[in-house]
Amino acid sequence: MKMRKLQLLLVVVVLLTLSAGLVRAQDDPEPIKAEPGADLDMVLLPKTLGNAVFDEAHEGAMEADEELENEGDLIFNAPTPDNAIPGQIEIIEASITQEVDAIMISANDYEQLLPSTQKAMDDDITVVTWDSPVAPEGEDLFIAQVDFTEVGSVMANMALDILGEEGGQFAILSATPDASNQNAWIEAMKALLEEDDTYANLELVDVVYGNDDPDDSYNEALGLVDSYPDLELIMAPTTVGIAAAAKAMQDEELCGEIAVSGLGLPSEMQEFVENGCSQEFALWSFKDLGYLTYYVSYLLATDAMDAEEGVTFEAGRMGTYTIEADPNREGGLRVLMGPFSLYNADNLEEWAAGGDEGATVEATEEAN
Ligand code: RAM
Repeated sequence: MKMRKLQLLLVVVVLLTLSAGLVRAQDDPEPIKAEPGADLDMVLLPKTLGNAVFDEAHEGAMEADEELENEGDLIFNAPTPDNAIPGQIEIIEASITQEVDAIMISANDYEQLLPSTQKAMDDDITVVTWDSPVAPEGEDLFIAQVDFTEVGSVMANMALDILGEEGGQFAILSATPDASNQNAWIEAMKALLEEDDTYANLELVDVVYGNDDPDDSYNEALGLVDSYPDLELIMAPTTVGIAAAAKAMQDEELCGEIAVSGLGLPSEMQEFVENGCSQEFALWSFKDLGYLTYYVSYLLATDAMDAEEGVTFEAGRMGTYTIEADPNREGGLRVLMGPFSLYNADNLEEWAAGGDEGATVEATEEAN
């Protein structure tokens, strides 16, 4: 009798386990996988040419392109910094005429590209933004490198790390005035400084724009030094701006006096951390961002996947992701990549000489 009861119990347990598994399988469908070998013409359109981070994104996209054995072309094209917005519009319009299958954009403006990106979508062209989005109605979805609110707190924490609790004056050296990523990050940082007493002594005195042009950024950094005699820190949320500001401080022999921080590329910033011209900076992998963007665009353009909240898919070596509502843009969808990496003199050995890909140092708790 005891034996019978035990057997019965076993059967019940097995049945329960099986049904739980089935329910889970229904809740959690298998991630969508890309079928290699499609024939798609895909355009990778970063903000500008001549920026190392966009070349790294291109490398990542080429890696995915090869892996997915796409028979079509991967076209890399972008305007020069002096023609940033009209240049992007021209490239989108030309891509529509060429009847490409997907356009992957890091946008120089949130609104002005909309007529063209919407026209592309009406023509059944997949429009995925990455790095810097357009307004939600002009894209299928956005590949967010990291959470945009988190960029604000990472920058605020680096400023606090460098200036200490006594704080001091700092200025922001941004890229172009209309870049949606830059503006969202600056707003997030400002909001945090206002809301949270921890940052009460950090005094933001100005925001200037170097247009992601090395010379303009260099001159803007020098302009800040002239305008604010008590300036203690330049915070540049752009890889072009931070390297130019560090170079300007180096040339002016101001490295001990005015700190430089922000979002930088390890390969461009190593010398400035070593010589004390930059104290700390953060970034994510642009190669991965290009790779993930390509995978998502390929999945959408082949109709293997719809751009809808809750859809889960596999992006090759990067693993599984889920499309979610973008908390920073009402009505927008995003795929969130991450992580943020934090670079400074303390972890120099971990990241130096590793190249930008070998240099992933997880952001510490302080940076979050
Ligand atoms: C520059 C560009 C880019 C931004 C990085 C951090 O290269 O402005 O859009 O993501 O900096």
